[in-house]
Amino acid sequence: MPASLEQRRELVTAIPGPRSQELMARKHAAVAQGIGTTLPVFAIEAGGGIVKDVDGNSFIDLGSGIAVTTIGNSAPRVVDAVREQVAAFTHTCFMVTPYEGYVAVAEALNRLTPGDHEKRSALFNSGAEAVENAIKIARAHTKRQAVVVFDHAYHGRTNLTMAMTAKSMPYKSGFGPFAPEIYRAPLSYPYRDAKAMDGHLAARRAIDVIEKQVGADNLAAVVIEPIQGEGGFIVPADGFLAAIVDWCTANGVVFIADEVQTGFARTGAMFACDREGIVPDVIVTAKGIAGGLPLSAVTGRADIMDASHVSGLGGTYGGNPLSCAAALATIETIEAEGLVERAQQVERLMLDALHRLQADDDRLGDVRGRGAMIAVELVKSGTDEPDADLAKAVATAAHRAGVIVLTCGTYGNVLRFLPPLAISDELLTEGLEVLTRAFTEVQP
Ligand code: PLZ
Repeated sequence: MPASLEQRRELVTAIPGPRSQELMARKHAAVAQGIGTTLPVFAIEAGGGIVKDVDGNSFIDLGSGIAVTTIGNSAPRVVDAVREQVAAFTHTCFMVTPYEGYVAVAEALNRLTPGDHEKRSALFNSGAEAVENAIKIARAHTKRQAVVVFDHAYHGRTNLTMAMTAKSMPYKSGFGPFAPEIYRAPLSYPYRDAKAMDGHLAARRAIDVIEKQVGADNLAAVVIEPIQGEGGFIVPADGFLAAIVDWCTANGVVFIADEVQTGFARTGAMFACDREGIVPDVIVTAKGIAGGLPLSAVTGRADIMDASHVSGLGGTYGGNPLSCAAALATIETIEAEGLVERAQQVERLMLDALHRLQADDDRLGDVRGRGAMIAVELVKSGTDEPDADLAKAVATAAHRAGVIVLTCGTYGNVLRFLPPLAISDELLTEGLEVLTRAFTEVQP
């Protein structure tokens, strides 16, 4: 991280400060309004557990740029590797004259992702682009067209992935028509399902919909986030994912795990599938893979991945050399610094603090998540009615007090915490204390 960056929350102006306000005025005049803003401050430096803004305010980072800088911003190994690569060559296009970095990333993905079967990987730029390619591959392999996704799913903002994403506002509204042959099945959502709905029953409910409304013979792939991200950090009931995997295997359907948000140590395992004990046919990764540089990947069983004809997959920038150098340095950092274990410590610390908060405040309807991917679902006191206004008010109060937190969820009522694993216990604890005070401040 930048050596000058003190690991301390400090506010030296009101939020946003004057310099950020100036830049925001320029943003409004120059940037399309469709590109929204969570915190109205402009970053100038970031590392460890801190994001510093242009007015000199230092925020505790409980967002990691939406689960990307898992190993920390400007992590030392990433900075060194990218510096070396940028001086050697910036781009040749892997499809024109290949380079070792891309192959090394594919080898690392094939080694690290769940299952010890023979695998192949292909690299792309964004999560959405990788999801799209996973579907191209599944369709080429099965010679079928239909794709099943789940309630509350988020898979991206391109045309195909908008069709796969569940939530209309802000992701889809007005942007149709959407790609055809996408079908939605019910998810396991323990907090909102009936008590009797265990993982097996929830899987049966989903499979019934799939069999009746799509039919296995038409179905290329089932795509699911093992823990839903934008949909509200929903951890399905035990046994749900395994039953869906088994059904896919029995029916020749490609099971695709979208681990764009959950991958790379985020959930206290290298991949969320590992903690579920499931082996996906294909796994999609992005975000945390390259320490902040744009990179995504599709990794899967060799026979599935090789179903596409030669030159059927690709793109100008996919697996560009800088991102590959960053990814190799990121993977080395995770392994050398024991960041999977660190994510488990972060889980204990956050769950402890949030359960304590929940014990005194019944507006915290559900505390859930794994590793450094933890959330609270907020409800109106004494009910299970979603309270999006409360989530917004608490998030805004936390922002004003110097803590970056994000919201999510179909109902907009989930506060989510995605700290970088480079954060200290002290900063993490302080961030949660600020949050606790924000709950006290925001009363009906
Ligand atoms: N799959 C599971 O979480 C991206 C979206 C931010 P891209 N989530 C953050 C926003 O509002 O645009 C995501 C995800 C899962 C796919 C994606 C898409 O990844 O890199 O944003 O395309």
